[in-house]
Amino acid sequence: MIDFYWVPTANGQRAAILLEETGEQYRLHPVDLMRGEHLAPEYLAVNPVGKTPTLVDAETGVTVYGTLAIGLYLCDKHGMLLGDSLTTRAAVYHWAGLVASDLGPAFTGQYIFNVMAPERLEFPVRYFDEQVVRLLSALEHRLTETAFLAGEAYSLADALAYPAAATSAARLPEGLQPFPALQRWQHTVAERPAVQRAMALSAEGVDVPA
Ligand SMILES: N[C@@H](CCC(=O)N[C@@H](CS)C(=O)NCC(=O)O)C(=O)O
Repeated sequence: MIDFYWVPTANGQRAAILLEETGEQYRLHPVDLMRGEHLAPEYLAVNPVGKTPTLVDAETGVTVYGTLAIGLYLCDKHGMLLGDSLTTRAAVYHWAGLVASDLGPAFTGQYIFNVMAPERLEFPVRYFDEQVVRLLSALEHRLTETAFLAGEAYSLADALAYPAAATSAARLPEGLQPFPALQRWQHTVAERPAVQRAMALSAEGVDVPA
């Protein structure tokens, strides 16, 4: 059994998709960021970083924080979604890394300066808007060549990228309209039962940044 500390933001959805794809049994522990629960001693005892998502796996005794680490851990544990050759795995790492290290943080910056900032600061707003478009364009270009990000098979990279398209990009004025290959890919990934179960999870009583 896995204890899963989360909030249903794009990052929480990424980890939830991987839990569902790998068929793990898990218990949800919503963490209310708006009320500062991520910085409360109870949560810091689980993850001193004070951020979500985090999982604690009773079967192996490990605690793992962050979408990429959680995804790699679960896929490694179950021997799936990482590819069966060195070159395929390199493509999975490449696109999973781009999503976790570049696209996710770009959307976070875009959210902070467009939605959370008490005053509008033109430079960071423009900077993060441009970053998001540039990175989505890289995914778009890739998906005009291959069915999925790492090639012809669904992988960890797609599981991590899906919430960027389904949740984060919904905040953009035109959504995914300028990215037809991404839209095609999004519809395909959305049909996966594991993705549907993960995206339907809700954190009752918890305010979600939107
Ligand atoms: N690199 C981390 C980022 C995690 C992250 O930013 N989590 C947010 C929720 S989506 C959080 O806990 N924010 C609280 C804070 O930064 O204080 C990942 O990929 O999961």
